[in-house]
Amino acid sequence: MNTQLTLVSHQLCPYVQRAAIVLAEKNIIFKRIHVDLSNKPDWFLRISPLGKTPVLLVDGEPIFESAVICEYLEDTTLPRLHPDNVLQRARHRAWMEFGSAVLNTIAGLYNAADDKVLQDKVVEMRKRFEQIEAVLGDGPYFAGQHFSVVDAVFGPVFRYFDVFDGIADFAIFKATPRVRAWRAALAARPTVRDAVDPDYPHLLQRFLAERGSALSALMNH
Ligand SMILES: N[C@@H](CCC(=O)N[C@@H](CS)C(=O)NCC(=O)O)C(=O)O
Repeated sequence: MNTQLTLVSHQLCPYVQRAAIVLAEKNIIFKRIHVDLSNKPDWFLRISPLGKTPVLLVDGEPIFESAVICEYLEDTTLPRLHPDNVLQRARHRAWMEFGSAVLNTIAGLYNAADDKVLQDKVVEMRKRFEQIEAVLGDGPYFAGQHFSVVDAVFGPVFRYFDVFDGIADFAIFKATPRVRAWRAALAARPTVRDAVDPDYPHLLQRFLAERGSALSALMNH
């Protein structure tokens, strides 16, 4: 790829991470810049119609929406991460979407106003991973030996739990051994590991502690 790529990022954004992982899996050289989402600069609002990260600038042309960015990279650069089979590729796209729903549940969990809502979100979270457990094979990745875009989506999902585990034992993965093994395989993958800065756990802890939520209370008591 003979184009200049810039990933407009935020340090905690899981959607940015999925794009960063796909870029790294394809050995693409790219520049990464962070924006302050609590004080969005005008240049950012001009390139991001929804005011969200990530945006990928391709020779200055913005592409927004992480799934679309991943598909663009799939269309333009080898190695292919999606399966060749059209039906399997469609299934992978569906599980990418499921990954976004899991991220919404995670946000619900860390924003829960009281213990009851927090517990509801924990139960919902366990159910989501049980659904994934039912479709996982022998691993180590979502579709076996081949690292796919679905893996790039779930690496950032699991990363939240590395910090949640230090707050309380929510037993999210107790009944899902295949998911546990998948989580470990993704944590060990260099492209997944390196998709965030080294101070990510500290930044996430601070973000969570400042939510004013039931989870913040657990951290601050
Ligand atoms: N559907 C979007 C979601 C991106 C998203 O929610 N980004 C968050 C940060 S992780 C954001 O920019 N939020 C700022 C805002 O909504 O004002 C995608 O997949 O790219």
